[in-house]
Amino acid sequence: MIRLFTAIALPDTLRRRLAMLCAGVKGAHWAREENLHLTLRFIGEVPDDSLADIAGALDRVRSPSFDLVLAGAGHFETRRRVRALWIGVEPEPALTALQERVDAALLRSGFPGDPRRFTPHVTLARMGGIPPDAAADWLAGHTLFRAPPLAVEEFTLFRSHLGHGGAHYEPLHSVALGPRA
Ligand code: 2AM
Repeated sequence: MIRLFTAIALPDTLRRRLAMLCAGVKGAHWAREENLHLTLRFIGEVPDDSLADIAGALDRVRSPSFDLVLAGAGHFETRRRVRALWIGVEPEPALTALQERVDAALLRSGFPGDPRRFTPHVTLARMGGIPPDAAADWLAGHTLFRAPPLAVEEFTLFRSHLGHGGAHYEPLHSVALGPRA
């Protein structure tokens, strides 16, 4: 089995800027700079021989290129414990459209997705669960974060290798987006 997800890869300069935000929260496991990405659609564990079907389905996605602005900070929590810290994105209809098309293409090919609403984000830290107070300063300190616009002209199918030293994400296949709308 192989573990797959689709994402927007981020350029080095942007990952470097994001990595500078990765400090100052006790109990946070910060993501490695090379791993920072914006997930479009998690696919999960699939048989190795599904890869060609998945790549083929993604190749049929038609969606325009667009500019993406990473901005603001947020978190995910369950049971009053913070599980992840992230940087968000400014609302961008072309990103939503791309996510819906990727999701639909994978569904049609028989790969079910996450029923939760798409919340575009770049995860900077994951944690076993810390009290909201412990993350409050970090969140307040980065609400005004705003990166220069990033031209998104492709998306990427990644394989996730889970290991003791943390995950390693291997780009397997990229799909070009069309001209800007
Ligand atoms: P996250 O950034 O919010 O943790 C690779 O694991 C990517 O797929 C991560 O960016 C992760 O999102 C996303 N993802 C979505 N659903 C997932 C799941 N059920 N298990 C692992 N990763 C998931």
